[in-house]
Amino acid sequence: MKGALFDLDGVIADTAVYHFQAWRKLARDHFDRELPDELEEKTKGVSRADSLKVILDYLGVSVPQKEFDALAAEKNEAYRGLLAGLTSADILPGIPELIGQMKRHGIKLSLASASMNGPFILEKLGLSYTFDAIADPSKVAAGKPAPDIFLEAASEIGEKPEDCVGLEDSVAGITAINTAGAFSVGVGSPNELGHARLLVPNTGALKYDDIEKAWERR
Ligand code: B16
Ligand code: MG
Repeated sequence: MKGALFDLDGVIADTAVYHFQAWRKLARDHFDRELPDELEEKTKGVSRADSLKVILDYLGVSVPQKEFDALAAEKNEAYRGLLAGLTSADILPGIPELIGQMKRHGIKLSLASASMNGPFILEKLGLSYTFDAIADPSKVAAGKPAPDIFLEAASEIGEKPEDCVGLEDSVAGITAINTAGAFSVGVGSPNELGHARLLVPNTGALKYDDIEKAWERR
């Protein structure tokens, strides 16, 4: 195990809830509609534009490109507003310990988030200098579930995906890790993340030794 490819929202920090709050506000303000909980999973790990397509599809609305871009920008404004108070206290349980142990074992850390706000969030969490690389989602051709962002994250730390673990909380993200050829570790429920090679219910249950054992048995 030479590299760890980390998803951000839902794995390092609980920002996934803020994403959906911002989408809900957009749907209310512009279309006077409520979004159901099921849409949250469908937008997890999915790029901003693809998430907006999912939401407009659900609402049965189609808008010209200019309005589409304006809606995406407005959601991002609202999301950034919700992130304003983010600090290292918002790092999810178990993550500081896991990151510390990985670093002690010489494992390189790379961020594989679909979020354009990744560097901003890592800075707010005080983790910018902890990561060896951040894959730039604007540089990859296809978003999760395509493997591109995980391939890019592995390449940024000079490792082969087969020598890396990938950590994810989304259906699309686990598929992306598996297709990239890395070892997938899921955080969530078997109803959604049954395709993860190792699955834990929450980040508090992410233990270095368990990951290492599962890795050796892979
Ligand atoms: P942004 P991850 C993903 O982050 C989120 O899960 C997803 O809900 C969001 O739409 C996407 O980032 C894009 O984020 O609008 O900040 O560029 O889970 O891949 O870390
Ligand atoms: Mg995520």
